[in-house]
Amino acid sequence: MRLVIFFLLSALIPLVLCHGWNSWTNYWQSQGYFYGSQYADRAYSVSACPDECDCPSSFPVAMYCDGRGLTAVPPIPSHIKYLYLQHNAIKSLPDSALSNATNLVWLMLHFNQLTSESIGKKAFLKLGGLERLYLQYNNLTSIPSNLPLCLRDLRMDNNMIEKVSPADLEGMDNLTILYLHDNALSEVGSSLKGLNSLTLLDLSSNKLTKVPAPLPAYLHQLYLEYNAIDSIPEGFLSLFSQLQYFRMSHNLLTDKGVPANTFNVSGLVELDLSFNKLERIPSVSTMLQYLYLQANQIKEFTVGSFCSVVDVTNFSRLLVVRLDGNELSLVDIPTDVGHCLRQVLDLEI
Ligand SMILES: *[C@@H]1O[C@H](CO)[C@@H](O)[C@H](O)[C@H]1NC(C)=O
Ligand SMILES: *[C@@H]1O[C@H](CO)[C@@H](O)[C@H](O)[C@H]1NC(C)=O
Ligand SMILES: *[C@@H]1O[C@H](CO)[C@@H](O)[C@H](O)[C@H]1NC(C)=O
Ligand SMILES: *[C@@H]1O[C@H](CO)[C@@H](O)[C@H](O)[C@H]1NC(C)=O
Ligand SMILES: CC(=O)N[C@H]1CO[C@H](CO)[C@@H](O)[C@@H]1O
Repeated sequence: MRLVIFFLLSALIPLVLCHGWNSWTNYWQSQGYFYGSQYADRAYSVSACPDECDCPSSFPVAMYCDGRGLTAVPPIPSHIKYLYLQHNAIKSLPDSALSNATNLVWLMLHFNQLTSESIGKKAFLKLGGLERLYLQYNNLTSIPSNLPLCLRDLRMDNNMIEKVSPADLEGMDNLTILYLHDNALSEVGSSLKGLNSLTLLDLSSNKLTKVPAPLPAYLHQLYLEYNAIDSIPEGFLSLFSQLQYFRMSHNLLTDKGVPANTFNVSGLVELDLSFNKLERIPSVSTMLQYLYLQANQIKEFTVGSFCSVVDVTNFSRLLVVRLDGNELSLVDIPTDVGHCLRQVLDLEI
């Protein structure tokens, strides 16, 4: 039986590489290998589960080794697709550690003690079908070499990464989520530009002093809060035709650093500019729904920032406007503000 299963697995391997999210799971389910079928045990017996881990017979392609005080990666049977190694004390990932694990789709390594030096240059080289890699809360100072190009979701936040080089993420055509927040980046150069599938980029809580550019064109969410950015280049947000959420709270933005109409872009749903040094309410699109401007130095309530024309047919779609923690009081609000801010549910001054 071992031979038969091995044959089945090796015949399938080419299908696994860079395939759709769940093609492998679907295959096993359609073949009756899951959930109590007599075949589940046979697939599971391809190789033994290490003592320190759990490999549920109901889900034989997953191996759970999380939260067990491990200091090294246990041997991984080659049929495993979902590997949970988070919340351990793993200190190194030598080239050989994952060399058998060629079918991995998810690799969870967050909350360990990996350093950049302790990860082998070829540690990830055999993982040709890996789609999710979680490395957050480790001790990385740079991005590991030779990451699989199939990645869709790469999380490396809460490390001490100082630099992203162009080669680190090059060719990751399917990467949609990239978490790099809570690191020590002072710039990213042009290293992210080619990530054409990227929709969510989180660079908050770093050491950026300028808006990073160039960035991928199809971002939906761009998070830059908790940096030290004092200005935004003219036309910056117009570069992203799909951008819906832009967060830049806790930076050093001033009126001078923000050209007129910077934020007046039509697709935006949420704009967070709280905890900056703005003195005026910037012009925003009438389509914006959530605007956070608390804890700035705004002295004047300018209806024209929301509606350039105020009449019965032209109005703002804003639902939430926060202006508390500024130099405004209720008397500063014009009495006819309701013509423009017709849909507001929450206006905080
Ligand atoms: C990889 O598989 C080979 C053959 O099954 C085995 O001898 C070796 O110990 C495995 N290595 C690891 C790191 O799991
Ligand atoms: C990782 O960082 C933590 C917190 O900064 C530290 O306590 C630990 O010793 C570091 N581990 C390694 C292996 O460098
Ligand atoms: C991206 O995904 C497509 C479709 O799933 C696949 O054909 C392609 O090989 C993947 N690209 C990379 C670089 O993995
Ligand atoms: C926003 O831009 C549009 C044109 O794209 C313009 O008609 C409108 O007046 C601007 N809004 C504000 C508040 O300046
Ligand atoms: C600035 C703006 O949106 N103006 C519009 C106000 O409403 C009239 C009538 O619907 C439009 O013609 C204007 O373009």
